[in-house]
Amino acid sequence: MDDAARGKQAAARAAVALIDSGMRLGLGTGSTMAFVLDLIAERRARETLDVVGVPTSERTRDHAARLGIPLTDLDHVDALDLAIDGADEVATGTLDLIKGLGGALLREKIVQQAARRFVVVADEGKVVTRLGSHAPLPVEVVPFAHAATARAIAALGIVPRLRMDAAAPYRTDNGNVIYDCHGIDAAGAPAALQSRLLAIAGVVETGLFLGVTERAIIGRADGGSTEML
Ligand code: ABF
Repeated sequence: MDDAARGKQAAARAAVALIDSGMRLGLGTGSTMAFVLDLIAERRARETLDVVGVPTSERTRDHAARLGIPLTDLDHVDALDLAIDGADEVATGTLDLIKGLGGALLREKIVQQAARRFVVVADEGKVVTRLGSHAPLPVEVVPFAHAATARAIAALGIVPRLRMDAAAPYRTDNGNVIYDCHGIDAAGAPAALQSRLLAIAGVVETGLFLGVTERAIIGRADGGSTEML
């Protein structure tokens, strides 16, 4: 296991300790969340941990189902007690996030919105002082006329690149495409950019998660973790 993986596992361990029996959970996507799922299954093998999860992707649904974690969806529960998810960037101070390099940003945001508490798990490499420093901003776009939507996005002064999967455009679990947008660190305040992006017809959602993180658990390679509140 490399340093980043050890950090992800450490963050996952601290997040799983926040789970109580009876909770309805939002289950995010990504390699850090894979550790969370494994550790939930480990706890369920050792103790009574009566939880039910709402997965944010088909990948997470498959992984959780293989581990025997009970699953439901938001048509069957009205609210979640706690959602845990990974991130691509975590801004110090605000705990604002870029998410979506894993492609699941729309379902992740719907699940986050339904949760009373939203906790982020990440390794140290994800912490930034300014969003967009390392990661592009993923923007989910409907396939119809997506190049025209991309031109409208580019008019905001950022650089959208269509995400590809081999020779074809990448498709999300919702059948949409993703434009990874570069240069957002120079495009002004994230909240203003979010409003401008969401005002473009054809844009479904962005990977900006602003003002919603209760705490970010940042795992270190030495197996410890730090909470950013
Ligand atoms: C999801 O998975 C995302 O929103 C983010 O794109 C990614 C983080 O993945 P990892 O934990 O593998 O770095 O949480």
